[in-house]
Amino acid sequence: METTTIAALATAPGQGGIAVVRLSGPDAEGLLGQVFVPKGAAAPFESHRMMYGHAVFQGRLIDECLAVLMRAPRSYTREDVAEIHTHGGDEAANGVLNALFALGAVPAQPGEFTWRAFLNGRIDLSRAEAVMALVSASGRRAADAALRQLQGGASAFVKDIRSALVRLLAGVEAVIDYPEEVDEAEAAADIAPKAEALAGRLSAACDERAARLLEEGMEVVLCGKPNVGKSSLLNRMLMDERAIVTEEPGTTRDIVRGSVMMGGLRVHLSDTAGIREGGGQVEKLGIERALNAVQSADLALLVIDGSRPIDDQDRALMRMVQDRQHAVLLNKCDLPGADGLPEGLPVSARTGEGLPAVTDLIVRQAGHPGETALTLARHMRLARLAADHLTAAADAMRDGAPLDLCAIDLTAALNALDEITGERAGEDILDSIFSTFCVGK
Ligand SMILES: Nc1nc2c(ncn2[C@@H]2O[C@H](COP(=O)(O)OP(=O)(O)OP(=O)(O)O)[C@@H](O)[C@H]2O)c(=O)[nH]1
Ligand SMILES: [Mg+2]
Repeated sequence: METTTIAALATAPGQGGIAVVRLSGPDAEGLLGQVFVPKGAAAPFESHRMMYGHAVFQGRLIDECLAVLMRAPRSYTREDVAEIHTHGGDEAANGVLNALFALGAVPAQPGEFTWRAFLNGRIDLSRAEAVMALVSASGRRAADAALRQLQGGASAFVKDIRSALVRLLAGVEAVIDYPEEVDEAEAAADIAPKAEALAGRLSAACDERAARLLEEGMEVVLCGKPNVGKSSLLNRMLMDERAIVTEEPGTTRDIVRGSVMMGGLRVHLSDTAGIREGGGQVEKLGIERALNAVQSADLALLVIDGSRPIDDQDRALMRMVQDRQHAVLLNKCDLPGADGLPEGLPVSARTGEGLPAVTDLIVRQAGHPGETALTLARHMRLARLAADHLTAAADAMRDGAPLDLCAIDLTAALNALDEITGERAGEDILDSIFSTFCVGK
């Protein structure tokens, strides 16, 4: 248990309805009693009850406020925690904080409240990281994933695999310790497929694409021939006249980008130069950028002018996007349709028709990370490492390698799993994780 009592502003600085000052440590209650005078209540404070009163220091009124004490262990850190809710803006909260510091509270380091929760065993490391992911989530989907991790999705999954692995290791060690009682080849034949199955479950839980989409958002590129309405679609989807639209083919030269939330997912839309043969130097460079953007996108939306018959240029573009994640949009569906169009979603940048279906399609393409899927990069790296060791152990057993060599790989897999939950994370790892937190969390 820590001996200091830390204090920090728990809400974002600046204007707001309220600001929350948080305290944690053995002296939280004593410090609260020195700066907070409740109305109609007296010390000792009742735990987990919101009180109304005034913040005062050295006889000076700081603010009218609410305060709550949460006695250990029923608190975020499992220590005594107090929160003082002042009016928003920096003045009142800073007045309370400075009073607390003057009375002996220590300014909290970034992430120190969560760090204490981790040290006191209230949450494991993967959940502490989920707190961070939740606080910095860039959209509802990212927040949902973080919340699932916070509720133990990832850590329950890892613990489950871990206990299966411990059983395997115990089996291996039994053979090593009592070679006369258990046949080594028989034991290996039993253990190898189990190790492989665990490796499979770990690899399957690493949905790197879903994780990246949650963290960075999805890159969607509008591509197609000149004049098919790419820029008009971009503007419509962003609800903003971002790109220049003219009836002249070859209007867009550079990439025009904008971001929009779709179904809780952040989507980065890029409008590109119309792709065609010929054109001047600027247009050629623009087309090169367009082709590169299509290559690196999560989803290419190939726009075709549905009011005109398709030509070789359209067909060439359809071949180009064929082996990538893509969808075909038949734009200008407000006009009479041409014959012989390929399959695609009819849309109109002019009227907005069909665009909700495009949004649905984009959100569907992003997919949903499963309940147990790991979504943080550090967890996936370690899960893959564990899977690699498990596969190596299984291969070695099949090749008839001595079991104590296999045990080394199984133990390495176990260590990697323990690093996810923090049971075996080195100080440098813990430092680097908690230092990315914000103060007050
Ligand atoms: N009727 C109709 N016209 C459209 C629609 N979308 C775009 N247009 C028109 O088509 C022409 C070209 O539109 P843009 O959005 O500039 O097309 P683009 O694909 O970006 O063209 P480039 O930048 O030259 O490659 C403009 O005159 C638009 O008004 C639509 O849905 N219906
Ligand atoms: Mg354009």
